[in-house]
Amino acid sequence: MWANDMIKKTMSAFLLLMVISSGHKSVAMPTCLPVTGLATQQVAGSLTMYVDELPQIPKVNGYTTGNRTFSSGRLTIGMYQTKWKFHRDLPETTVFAYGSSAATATIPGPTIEAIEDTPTYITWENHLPQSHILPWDTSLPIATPKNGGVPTVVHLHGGIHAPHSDGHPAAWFTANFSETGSTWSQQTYTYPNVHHAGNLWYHDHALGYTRINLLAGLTGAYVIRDPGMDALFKLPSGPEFDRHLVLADKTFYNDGSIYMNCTGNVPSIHQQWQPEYFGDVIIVNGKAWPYLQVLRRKYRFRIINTSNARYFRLSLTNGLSFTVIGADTSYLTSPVSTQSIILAPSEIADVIVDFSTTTATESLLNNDAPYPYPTGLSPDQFNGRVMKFSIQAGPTNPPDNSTIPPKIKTYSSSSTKNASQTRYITLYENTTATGESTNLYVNGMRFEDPVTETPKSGSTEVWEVINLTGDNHPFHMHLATFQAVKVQCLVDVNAFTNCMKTLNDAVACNITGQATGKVVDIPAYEQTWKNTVKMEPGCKTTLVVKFTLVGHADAGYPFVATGSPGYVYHCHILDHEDNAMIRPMQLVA
Ligand SMILES: *[C@@H]1O[C@H](CO)[C@@H](O)[C@H](O)[C@H]1NC(C)=O
Ligand SMILES: *[C@@H]1O[C@H](CO)[C@@H](O)[C@H](O)[C@H]1NC(C)=O
Ligand SMILES: *[C@@H]1O[C@H](CO)[C@@H](O)[C@H](O)[C@H]1NC(C)=O
Ligand SMILES: *[C@@H]1O[C@H](CO)[C@@H](O)[C@H](O)[C@H]1NC(C)=O
Ligand SMILES: *[C@@H]1O[C@H](CO)[C@@H](O)[C@H](O)[C@H]1NC(C)=O
Ligand SMILES: *[C@@H]1O[C@H](CO)[C@@H](O)[C@H](O)[C@H]1NC(C)=O
Ligand SMILES: *[C@@H]1O[C@H](CO)[C@@H](O)[C@H](O)[C@H]1NC(C)=O
Ligand SMILES: *[C@@H]1O[C@H](CO)[C@@H](O)[C@H](O)[C@H]1NC(C)=O
Ligand SMILES: CC(=O)N[C@H]1CO[C@H](CO)[C@@H](O)[C@@H]1O
Ligand SMILES: [Cu+2]
Repeated sequence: MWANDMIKKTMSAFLLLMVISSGHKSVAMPTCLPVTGLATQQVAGSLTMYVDELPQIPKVNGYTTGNRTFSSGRLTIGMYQTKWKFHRDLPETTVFAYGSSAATATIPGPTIEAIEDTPTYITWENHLPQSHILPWDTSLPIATPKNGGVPTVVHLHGGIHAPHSDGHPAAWFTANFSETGSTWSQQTYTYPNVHHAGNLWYHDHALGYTRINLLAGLTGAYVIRDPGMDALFKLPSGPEFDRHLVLADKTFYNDGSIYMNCTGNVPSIHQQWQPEYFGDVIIVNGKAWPYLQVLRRKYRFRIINTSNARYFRLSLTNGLSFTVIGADTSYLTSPVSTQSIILAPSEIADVIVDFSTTTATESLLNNDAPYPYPTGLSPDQFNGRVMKFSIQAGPTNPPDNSTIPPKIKTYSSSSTKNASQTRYITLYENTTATGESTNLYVNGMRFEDPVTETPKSGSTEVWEVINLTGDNHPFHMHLATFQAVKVQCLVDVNAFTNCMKTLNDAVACNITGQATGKVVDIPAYEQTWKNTVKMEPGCKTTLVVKFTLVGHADAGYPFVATGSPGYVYHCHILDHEDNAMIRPMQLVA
């Protein structure tokens, strides 16, 4: 239903900031006015594909080179309002970006390189102006700075670190730390990097602002490297052959500014909020439909989906395939060869593409995931395209000596046997009589309701996640590492849903008898430890959840994980997370 809105879209609106004074408090409110101009789809259609080169994202070292034990690893990264050129033919866009100055901030932000077991300390600074460039919605649970400004807080996605460094949604801060949220405690975050080597990313997480702060540009990649493993494996390496592809989707006005609808799908309840943001233009490393000139050899691509709501089912033309070596933050036990990969928002695929296996001189990276996933619209000629690889003629010189190892890494067992507890987590969507979404809750509870998930630090649990909504939801937990071991659908979703609406108790509603329907295969490339797992609608997904270091034989955390303000778990469709498919989680000793 809401997807139709994207096709019908023919006019634009823009944001005007009004400051309404009431007594001595002033509350900023976004207001929208219609403007004339090109329809946004015409903007997408006016951009020639594959004319901008895929940028190299700048890298910063979150460690001191050559000294793993005594690294200072201190970084200061700011958030700035700046201008960004997304395409040769699109005027500059006002964005929010991470970097060390407004002049050097980039979309995505600098890639932070860390070394396993060597801590990185980052002071995240907010240099953003008084008002946001996108519409927000004061009817959501939302950070509300009394004196205005853009609330921000950074979360390292996939990171294993203490609660005060986790970027709790209420630990937000405005420019110069002049105002802070209720759980804010410190300016500098410590990332111990005790995770095994892998792929992470950082992004904003401020309460009620996540979807717009990311759409405005606040995302960046983070890598934890294990130099020993790099040397052993001989995977494609170095800045030329080991690259990030950070995916996003955005819609633009013809003046280059980012479009987001200012009117909610049910404006009488939420004046601005819409259940899912889908953009017409696919962005890779900050460029619309870029191209990359490649040699006829193997490349490693770390593909991160930073979209608000768009799933990507990626494939390559001209007979090329992906060899997946890792997912989210862990490697696979053995590489998996596949023609296509489905990435939910925030999921990561670590893949090798061997361009020597084709004689063609180009290969397109395409997307055919319906939106919303899995039953929505088919991608069109715009959002069905991602980027192009132009393959150099002739053999590579020097020859490609990289290899793909047959075995990569084995982690802690994913057996459910030693689990100390089973929890039932139910995903609900609340709609109007005509089926328009008004909010999405976990377990029928609001974010601000008292914490109900209190796992023991060091334990293994089973989480049975039941999706009672029409959509697939990328389920993400902070701190924990988890793995789907079984997906089985309910035999009578309506009966179960009706029972849950009354009792809100999965066991009392016969989940054991219910979840005996169709078994859904978990793709081989997802059979590893992850931090985001897709939740099939109408089904129960069994997760083994480790509150331990799976890359280090289930060792306990080398920091206090039981402190304030705790952690969160949530849906990674950002529009859902903001309204309010998110719950607190407090570890106990
Ligand atoms: C690492 O740095 C510390 C502190 O600067 C120094 O004492 C130590 O000798 C260094 N170790 C190596 C192997 O360079
Ligand atoms: C932050 O501090 C800088 C430098 O002191 C100042 O120029 C700027 O106006 C301050 N911004 C806010 C929002 O307080
Ligand atoms: C914005 O959303 C509203 C409510 O769903 C819809 O009626 C309207 O057409 C949308 N506006 C645009 C420009 O897409
Ligand atoms: C990217 O992630 C978003 C949500 O976070 C998801 O909706 C979308 O399908 C993902 N796209 C790809 C290509 O994985
Ligand atoms: C692979 O070749 C490069 C030069 O292209 C060389 O620097 C590197 O040492 C070689 N690696 C191995 C493992 O032979
Ligand atoms: C379960 O715990 C026991 C005792 O600590 C241990 O020996 C066994 O390996 C564990 N099993 C799994 C599958 O982790
Ligand atoms: C569900 O939405 C309706 C409006 O359509 C509202 O009256 C009701 O309070 C909502 N329920 C919850 C649990 O949010
Ligand atoms: C639970 O569901 C199963 C499958 O629908 C059914 O056979 C069984 O009778 C139910 N048990 C109860 C107690 O309702
Ligand atoms: C993606 C998916 O399978 N979503 C399902 C979630 O549950 C609802 C209701 O059970 C189904 O209608 C959806 O298809
Ligand atoms: Cu969701």
